[in-house]
Amino acid sequence: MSLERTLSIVKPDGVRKNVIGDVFHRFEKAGLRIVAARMMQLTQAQAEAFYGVHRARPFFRDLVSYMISGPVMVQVLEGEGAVLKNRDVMGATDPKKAAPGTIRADLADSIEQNVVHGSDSADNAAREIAFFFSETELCPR
Ligand code: IDP
Ligand code: MG
Repeated sequence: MSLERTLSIVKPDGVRKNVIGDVFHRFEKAGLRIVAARMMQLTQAQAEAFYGVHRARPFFRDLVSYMISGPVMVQVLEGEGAVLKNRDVMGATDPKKAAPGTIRADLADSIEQNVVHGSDSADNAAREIAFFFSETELCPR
């Protein structure tokens, strides 16, 4: 494994449920360090661009509406094998299929409203980090 960075988002349902701290604590317990963070309200254009890969999927419109339904917390996580480690901490997309003890199994309500986003590969992590943060905003430790 090597030192990696990945992009994480606490989605609007997670912010509404007041579980930002719970989610951050899970990252820290897993050995991931938060090296940048910003709370923000996504615009429709930003949400459409960020999830552009899903543009043709039937759930795309609902996904964009959900992602702009309230503020999100966006963070960059750093650690050994951070991309996969974050996906492990998150659990499967559908909370009904997520392993016990994962964020989605414990905190999410549905396959759409599933509390967190996490990059799925090193390449996408680089692209997604650059979508939200400039290099000078990252504080590696
Ligand atoms: P991921 O977030 O686990 O990587 P993706 O397949 O990349 O899952 O989907 C992106 C997001 O789109 C999901 O986190 C979820 O919010 C939403 N989504 C995915 N599949 C469905 C679906 O079948 N119905 C409704 N929403 C979905
Ligand atoms: Mg994905």
